[in-house]
Amino acid sequence: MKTIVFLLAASILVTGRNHVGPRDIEGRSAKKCSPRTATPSATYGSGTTSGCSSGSVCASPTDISVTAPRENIWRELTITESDEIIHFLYSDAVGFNLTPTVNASLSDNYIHSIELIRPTKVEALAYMADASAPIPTQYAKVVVNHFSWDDPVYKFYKVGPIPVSNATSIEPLSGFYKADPTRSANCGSLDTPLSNSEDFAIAALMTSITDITLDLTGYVYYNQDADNNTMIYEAVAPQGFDGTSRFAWVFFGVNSAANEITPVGIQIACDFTGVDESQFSCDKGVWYNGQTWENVTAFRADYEANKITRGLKVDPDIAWSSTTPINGSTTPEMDRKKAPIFVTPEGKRYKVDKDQQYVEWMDYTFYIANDGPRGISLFNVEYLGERIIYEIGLQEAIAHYAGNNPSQLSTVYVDSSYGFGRLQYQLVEGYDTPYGATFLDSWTHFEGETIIHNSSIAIFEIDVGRPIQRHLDGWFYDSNSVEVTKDIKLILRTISTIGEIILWCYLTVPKGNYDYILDYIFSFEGTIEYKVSASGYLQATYYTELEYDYGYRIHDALHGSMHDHVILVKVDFDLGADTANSVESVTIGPRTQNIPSSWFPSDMNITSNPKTMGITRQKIANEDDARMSWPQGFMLVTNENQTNAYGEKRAYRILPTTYATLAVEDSPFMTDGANWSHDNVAFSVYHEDERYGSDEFNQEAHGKPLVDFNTFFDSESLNQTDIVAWVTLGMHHVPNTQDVPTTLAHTATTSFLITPFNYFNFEQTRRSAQSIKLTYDGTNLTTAEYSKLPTCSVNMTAYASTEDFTALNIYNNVLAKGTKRE
Ligand SMILES: *[C@@H]1O[C@H](CO)[C@@H](O)[C@H](O)[C@H]1NC(C)=O
Ligand SMILES: *[C@@H]1O[C@H](CO)[C@@H](O)[C@H](O)[C@H]1NC(C)=O
Ligand SMILES: *[C@@H]1O[C@H](CO)[C@@H](O)[C@H](O)[C@H]1NC(C)=O
Ligand SMILES: *[C@@H]1O[C@H](CO)[C@@H](O)[C@H](O)[C@H]1NC(C)=O
Ligand SMILES: *[C@@H]1O[C@H](CO)[C@@H](O)[C@H](O)[C@H]1NC(C)=O
Ligand SMILES: *[C@@H]1O[C@H](CO)[C@@H](O)[C@H](O)[C@H]1NC(C)=O
Ligand SMILES: *[C@@H]1O[C@H](CO)[C@@H](O)[C@H](O)[C@H]1NC(C)=O
Ligand SMILES: *[C@@H]1O[C@H](CO)[C@@H](O)[C@H](O)[C@H]1NC(C)=O
Ligand SMILES: *[C@@H]1O[C@H](CO)[C@@H](O)[C@H](O)[C@H]1NC(C)=O
Ligand SMILES: *[C@@H]1O[C@H](CO)[C@@H](O)[C@H](O)[C@H]1NC(C)=O
Ligand SMILES: *[C@@H]1O[C@H](CO)[C@@H](O)[C@H](O)[C@H]1NC(C)=O
Ligand SMILES: *[C@@H]1O[C@H](CO)[C@@H](O)[C@H](O)[C@H]1NC(C)=O
Ligand SMILES: [Cu+2]
Repeated sequence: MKTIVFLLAASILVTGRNHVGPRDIEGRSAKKCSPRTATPSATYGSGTTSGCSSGSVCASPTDISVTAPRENIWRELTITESDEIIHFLYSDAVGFNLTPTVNASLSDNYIHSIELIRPTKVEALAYMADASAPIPTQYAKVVVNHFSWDDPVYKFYKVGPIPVSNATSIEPLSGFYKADPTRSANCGSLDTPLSNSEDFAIAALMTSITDITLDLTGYVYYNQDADNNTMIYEAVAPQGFDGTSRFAWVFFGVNSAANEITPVGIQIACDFTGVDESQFSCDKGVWYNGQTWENVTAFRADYEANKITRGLKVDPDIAWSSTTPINGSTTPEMDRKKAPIFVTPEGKRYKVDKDQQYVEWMDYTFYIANDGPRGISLFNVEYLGERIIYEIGLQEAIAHYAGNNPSQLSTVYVDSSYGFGRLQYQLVEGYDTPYGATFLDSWTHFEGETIIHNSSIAIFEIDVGRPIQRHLDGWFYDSNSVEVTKDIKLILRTISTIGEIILWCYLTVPKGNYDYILDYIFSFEGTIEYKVSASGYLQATYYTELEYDYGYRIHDALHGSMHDHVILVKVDFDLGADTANSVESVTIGPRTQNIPSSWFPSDMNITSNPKTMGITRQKIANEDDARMSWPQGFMLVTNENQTNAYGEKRAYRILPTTYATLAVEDSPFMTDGANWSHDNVAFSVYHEDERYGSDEFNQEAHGKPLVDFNTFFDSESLNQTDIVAWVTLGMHHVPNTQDVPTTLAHTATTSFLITPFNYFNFEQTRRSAQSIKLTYDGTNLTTAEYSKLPTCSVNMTAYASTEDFTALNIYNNVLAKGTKRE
């Protein structure tokens, strides 16, 4: 391997650049104007010099470890713990008669998921507050498909204490949801047995019409094991509604990784009700090129009578849909050079406990926790030694589509059902993250297996490359000065490729189309941004003129179906390390102000009550008033019992950047399943049975959601109590050719910030060393700075660990094999 060493040029420390010519500003300087230049040899002022000496090699980006002050009590159960739980569930004492999920048929009993029941907040805070306290007793939430039962259901259990011992017992889960969570089999999302059973029915129908599909579209489908399918399908969701049935439209695209953007124009309707696949039927409707048939018999009759209007055929040359970059004559010459990269001349500036998944950066500390449906949440986020947030994390992301064809019209994905945590894969250093990032593993327990997500969490610092703060002051001619502080962020990133999860040969195969980039972004001064960006393949549709109202034609036979991404994020504030917080809206609006008439000369015609504007502070009394649109102004979470030096309440502002709410009103495909999707923000009182704002089981039960967000709002007072903010992010995604082949993350993005508001007596970047002050007195340029540009050489090899990859590890390893144990 080549070692590329280059020197950060010391000569740019002080540039010989001419200062702007002097201005003769009367009254500000009596000095005569004469051209001046900075003295290149100017000495540096009070700054400390860098630890590197000229010629030495800069520090490597080596991870710096630290020991978390307390155990991470929110971290997912370990592999051993889940193994023992599986063993326990298979025992005769429990008597569930389970089949390993990978080998189960739909009418067997099998394990859906195992996850830690995170400790109650009371237990957690007690543990964090007392260094001698034992960790709270651990319990697991276990979801089992009892599909061999006469009334096949998913049941939810609490198993514990964990680790499993002879004291461990199993009981129905209570206190976690507001109601009995037991779900009909028709309310489950796709898993391996259901996926196999659905294929059985889809294959049966499609094999019976290969002659027609080949003639009309040029493509055929046999079954999932056939090696001669020229098209493959996507069965859209929701499929279940209230537990009584399961029904879905299925559309077909060219058999490739890009099947979702190469639909060939045929869709079929299927009934997947129950757990007996022999009762499944896909003879429930056919759609082709804008025409609809009630069943295959009618479709074939019209085909044979030559009554079908033929549509465009998708060219089997789908090279355009490939994500492989084009490296040819169109690559700009300069782009063939390596792009700029970040280096850490004095080593990393944050510490990580990789075992406990705990991070320290500047004045922040926090714990990381992963869960299957929702991915990463952060717990006990402290700033300057004081808890500001107990929990922050994604709760849900829905994608509601639209179109004048059955599959797009009826698609509403509830992406936690696929699982942000289950589908986060290894990140590509240098591309998904800067080189030299820190990587952590995560893991989930799904379908009776443990899935290891190697290097799926990245932590790194970036220089945004623009100031977070600056000021140039030319007021006194003798002391022109400029002061600038760098905007340095710490980012914690995961990327989830959402779609059906397939367990195959002890790997999970990423079959999803959409890649969600999920970032927690920390600023030095106490601001935290949560940002979601989307990339990957669209779920697009077959082009017909009927789609005109629902987007644009984006390829020969392709229409980019509009859809709304609406995303729910939970922020459990504990401002001032106190659970007692309040909520206030501050609205900006017109005012008139009575003033003495003597203030302005009468010929200016200013009345004694001129129009101006003002702020209105409105405390939000209770939950009934707490489901809100963003005011013209802003929302604050306050701690009324803590004031700053000036008597103002310490608060954090919730500051949206880009956002959207669901544009569909009264969607019949998502009635109550995402009741938050029309609010910008909502505030409720913390309750253990309202810990999650959505649930993966909402996907197939929008008429009877497992978590009904609406029930969180029942008039409770928000006066100095434990406030949870539910922030809705979103984007209206109207695809265009910029989405071909894949969506661009920088425009398909949405975020909000929480930022200190009168929380401190002054702004905290003033304590950062990453600033410079240059003062020029007409002769000498002096500078007060703390981080001089280092003179060491950068050893690029130390950043290039990507090149050490011996294999691409995009398949998450499935470790614990669910087998019958004694
Ligand atoms: C699944 O079935 C296959 C074939 O019968 C068998 O070899 C394998 O051991 C089974 N897997 C488990 C986890 O039981
Ligand atoms: C549980 O196991 C421990 C040690 O294995 C044993 O000492 C204890 O008696 C057992 N308790 C019960 C209730 O079986
Ligand atoms: C394709 O594969 C299926 C299933 O393996 C088989 O029944 C069918 O005859 C094959 N068709 C062709 C055209 O090879
Ligand atoms: C199929 O559809 C045709 C025409 O819509 C209808 O007359 C016929 O009854 C249907 N057949 C079945 C078996 O549903
Ligand atoms: C792209 O093409 C140029 C010119 O042929 C070649 O020098 C370069 O190595 C190529 N880059 C990649 C990443 O393949
Ligand atoms: C994945 O992570 C596990 C657990 O940390 C580790 O044992 C394994 O070696 C890792 N695999 C790869 C390919 O990095
Ligand atoms: C003030 O009002 C008088 C009378 O209407 C008008 O003539 C004059 O132009 C006004 N002056 C200004 C500054 O608007
Ligand atoms: C307000 O703060 C004081 C001092 O920290 C504390 O003693 C008191 O209990 C707090 N009151 C409430 C209502 O939280
Ligand atoms: C939420 O639920 C309430 C009560 O059922 C209903 O009135 C309201 O329209 C729902 N809102 C949304 C966005 O579904
Ligand atoms: C809010 O709670 C505080 C105690 O924390 C109490 O003094 C105050 O009267 C309450 N305000 C209202 C409007 O209920
Ligand atoms: C500028 O620097 C020179 C050389 O260090 C020094 O002699 C002179 O006094 C400085 N001038 C001022 C105004 O500080
Ligand atoms: C550069 O880094 C590589 C990898 O860490 C190391 O093997 C090599 O010795 C380093 N070179 C120098 C000059 O420090
Ligand atoms: Cu989109």
